[in-house]
Amino acid sequence: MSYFTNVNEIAYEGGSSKNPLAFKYYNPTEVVAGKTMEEHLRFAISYWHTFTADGTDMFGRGTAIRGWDHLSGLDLAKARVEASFEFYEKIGAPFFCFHDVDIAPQGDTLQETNKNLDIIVAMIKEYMKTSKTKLLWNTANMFSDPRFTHGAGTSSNAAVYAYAGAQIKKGLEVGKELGAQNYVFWGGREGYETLLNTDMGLELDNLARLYQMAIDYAKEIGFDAQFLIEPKPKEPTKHQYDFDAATTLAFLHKYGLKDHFKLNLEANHATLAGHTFEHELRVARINGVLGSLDANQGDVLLGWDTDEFPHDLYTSTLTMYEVLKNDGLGKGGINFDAKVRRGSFEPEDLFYAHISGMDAYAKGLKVAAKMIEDNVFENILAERYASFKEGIGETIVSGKATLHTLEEYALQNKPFNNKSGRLELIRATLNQYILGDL
Ligand code: XUL
Ligand code: CO
Repeated sequence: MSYFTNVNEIAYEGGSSKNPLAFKYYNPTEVVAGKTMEEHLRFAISYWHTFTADGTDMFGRGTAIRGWDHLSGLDLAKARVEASFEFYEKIGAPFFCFHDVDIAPQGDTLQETNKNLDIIVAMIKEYMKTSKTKLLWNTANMFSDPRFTHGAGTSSNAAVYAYAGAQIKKGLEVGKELGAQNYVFWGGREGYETLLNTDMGLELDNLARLYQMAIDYAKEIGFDAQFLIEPKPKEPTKHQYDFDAATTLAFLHKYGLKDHFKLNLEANHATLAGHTFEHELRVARINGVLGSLDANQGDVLLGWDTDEFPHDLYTSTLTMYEVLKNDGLGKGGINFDAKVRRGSFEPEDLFYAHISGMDAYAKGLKVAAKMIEDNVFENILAERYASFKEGIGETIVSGKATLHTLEEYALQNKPFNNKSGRLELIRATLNQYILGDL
């Protein structure tokens, strides 16, 4: 049975193609900076947005027309698995990602939920035997069910905390069974609405304990995935503990967890935190924890997590610059944590959306690689920080300077020689690279 009968395998046709069902820039086998595009970009399809979501929003029911609409329960879950592998094959996705509740229906008890999961995981495993598509990461949804109203790993209720632990345990087993490369923690409800009823110290200690238990259990069962934490400042909670990359790093340092985690950074979460995506990547990169990306895009006129497919070439270029400077994402990849707009309800829209996101990142990769080849930013930085290569600057960088040394230098009253930052010129140069003129 086919769920996407109007679509064949998406081929690369180049920038002049007018075929909407073709890649214009993403050419998986094309070599850029020593690796194929497929190896650099490691694209992943989000199961929840692409196969589970139906366009429901706060103000209205679902709009999506899908070939599995008429089904329910395990039959629906099975149809989605079938449809998902057809989609991966046609779009040429090397990876996919899911939450436990995306793939299988929840039962009345944990036993029943786990039984449903086992049935679907076995089916996915069967499909993976003949598919080229691998599991980038899985995760446990510990935010949708009403039991998590006060949090999961930071819940005020120990029974809920225990349930979350059981869910993570199963998630790690599922990840191992399907050969997941990473395991993600996104703490949707790990935060607070008000400090008036919140023991922040206990909640954070408990969260760290849960992470440590996950590390221990993964070791026990021989699951060697990379653990990832996905920061987000707010939504659904007013304040989320894993606010941004820097806050999450401080948490990992405090609890001695840094060696076990990297970060899964999401573009729209960065903007919610008041940062650019490249800021979050830079913070992670210089601290050695750049793990994986949830590539999407917000809307500047809306203040919430709209999870749009990415099409902004400035962001994709500067993102790929950070990724290339990081020497790649290791076990991580670029997951489209993005959904088609509610008005884009036809099955073909899923293809147009992914093509546009994959092309935006492929173009970003090519522009960033060319800029690195030409040492554009490297030359800017070398010139801007040249004063740290000699004289007093060299003394500072070598760690030999004291306040005495600095005062001694300052008392010589030499000219400061500040130079222009040339921001406008740099932006114009970036435009030239994006437009392909350089
Ligand atoms: C929510 C979000 C999640 C995580 C996985 O904003 O990004 O979908 O990526 O739980
Ligand atoms: Co995400």
